[in-house]
Amino acid sequence: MAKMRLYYSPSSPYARKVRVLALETRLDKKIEMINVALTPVQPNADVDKHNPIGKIPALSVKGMDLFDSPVICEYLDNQHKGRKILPRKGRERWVALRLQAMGDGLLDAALLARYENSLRPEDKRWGGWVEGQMKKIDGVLDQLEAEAKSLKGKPTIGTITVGCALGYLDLRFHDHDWRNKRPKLAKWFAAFSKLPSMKSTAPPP
Ligand SMILES: N[C@@H](CCC(=O)N[C@@H](CS)C(=O)NCC(=O)O)C(=O)O
Repeated sequence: MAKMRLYYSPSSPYARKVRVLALETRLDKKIEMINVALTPVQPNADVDKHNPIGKIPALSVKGMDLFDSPVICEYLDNQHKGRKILPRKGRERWVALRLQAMGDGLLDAALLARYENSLRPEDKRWGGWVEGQMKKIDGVLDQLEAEAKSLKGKPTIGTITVGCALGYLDLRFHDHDWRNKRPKLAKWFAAFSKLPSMKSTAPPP
């Protein structure tokens, strides 16, 4: 297989999903990692060539560009013969995809809040917007606490996404004490963070 090229940044939680999956499936050696910096107001010309949405992760493979993270993860999971990270059928599959949707949804809200808090000029910031996004984040966290049982077992695309989303909260929203009142989720995350694939992709402080 020709070497694949992954456009990523060490702090991107969506790119981290792909990096964790690549390590779990031992595809990492087949991927050349291209570290890029970008924001919605400072796009990256190289990324734009590979993703018309101008976001990372983007995976360049066999003359084709793939995005976004759910699509890249599904592609990579089809490129190995080991245990599937996206369960192929049955209830297991929907549990994993639903968890992925919750993790991605939490991240979408977190990035919108982060961009509002850090990128928008200070005099134009909108507190109500950030509050609305934080409410979505808390809604997902409460739901995950209520169904913490569904996080058990070997890593799937669902638990990997939730793990990367919680890692992002710790990186960018450390004042938001999400562990308070969510002991089951906190316990699960502490254990999940010890996986070598999670440890070696942890964002720089
Ligand atoms: N739905 C996308 C979201 C990707 C995304 O928002 N990535 C961020 C970095 S963490 C980005 O590229 N931001 C730049 C921008 O929004 O222009 C995915 O799952 O890959």
